[in-house]
Parts: sequence; C-alpha cells; structure tokens
Amino acid sequence: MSDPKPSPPTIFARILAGELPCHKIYEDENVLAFLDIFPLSPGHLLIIPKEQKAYLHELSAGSAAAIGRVLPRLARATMAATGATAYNLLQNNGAAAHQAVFHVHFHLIPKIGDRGLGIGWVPGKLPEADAHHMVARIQDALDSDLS
Ligand code: DGP
Repeated sequence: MSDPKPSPPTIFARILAGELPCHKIYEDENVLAFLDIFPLSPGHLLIIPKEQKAYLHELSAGSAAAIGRVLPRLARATMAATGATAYNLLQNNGAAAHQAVFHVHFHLIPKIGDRGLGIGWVPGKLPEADAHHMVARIQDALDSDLS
C-alpha cells in the first residue's frame, strides 16, 4: 500500500515560508500577525503560530503560550490605531465551525460602528443534572489527557 498523499501547504504556511506576501504587523520566534485579506472591519488581523497545526487542540503548550503572551499587546495596538473600543477574538476549528484555512489562527476583529463580527448566538438551558454530567465527563477527559 502506498503512503497517503501529503497535504499541500496551507496559505498561511506559504506566507510563513515567504512564498506569499502579507501585511505583517508583528513577528517573533513563534508567532506572526498580519492583516486579514478579507477584513470584517478595518484593522482585522490574524495571529498565527509558526508551528504548523490545523487545530488549536493540536498546538504545543509553548506555541499557545507565545500567542497568549502577545494577544493583549496586539489588541491594545489595534484599538489605538483604529479608535475601536470593542473587539472580538475568534478562533475557528473545523469546517463546520467556519474554518477555511487549516493552520491555527486567531482573528482580532475591531468593532467599528456596524462593522466587525456578527454573532448568531442561540442560548439553551443548563439543567443541573446535565451540568453535573458534563463536568464529570470533561474532567475525566482532562485527567486522561497527559499532554
Ligand atoms: P477562517 O474562516 O477562520 O479559516 O478564516 C480564514 C481567514 O483567512 C479569512 O478571514 C480570510 C483570510 N485569508 C485567506 N487567505 C488569505 C491570504 O492569502 N492572506 C491573508 N492575509 N488572509 C487570508
């Protein structure tokens, strides 16, 4: 049996490799931030790890920490530059969750007037028994996740 075909590099991998241009805002050893080419509002930017993983849950703790460290600074700079006083952070995982580029990325989306992230939010209820059951299941999964 032949090996599975390697998947082609994502657009963000090609940006990281310098094969495609971007409007770079910030770079360090682990992280790159640049303007989103299809912005929901002025200043909409993407923050990506240099580590090439499709989903957040695959990311090393080191990459996750490196992104977390720089997010508040990027948010302050984007608010200062755009005048926005509100913004959303969005991080999609999986096509069903609106992910189009399969390299982990955080969207930082300023809210400027009616421009920015629109959210369809349909809250349910949390019956006490369901809550206990869910807490137990997630805690069990946490306990068996040794990474
Ligand atoms: P998502 O749906 O979370 O996977 O969003 C992917 C985002 O990536 C989307 O808002 C548009 C942006 N994007 C796609 N291709 C490029 C590109 O070539 N350059 C830049 N800067 N952004 C891109």
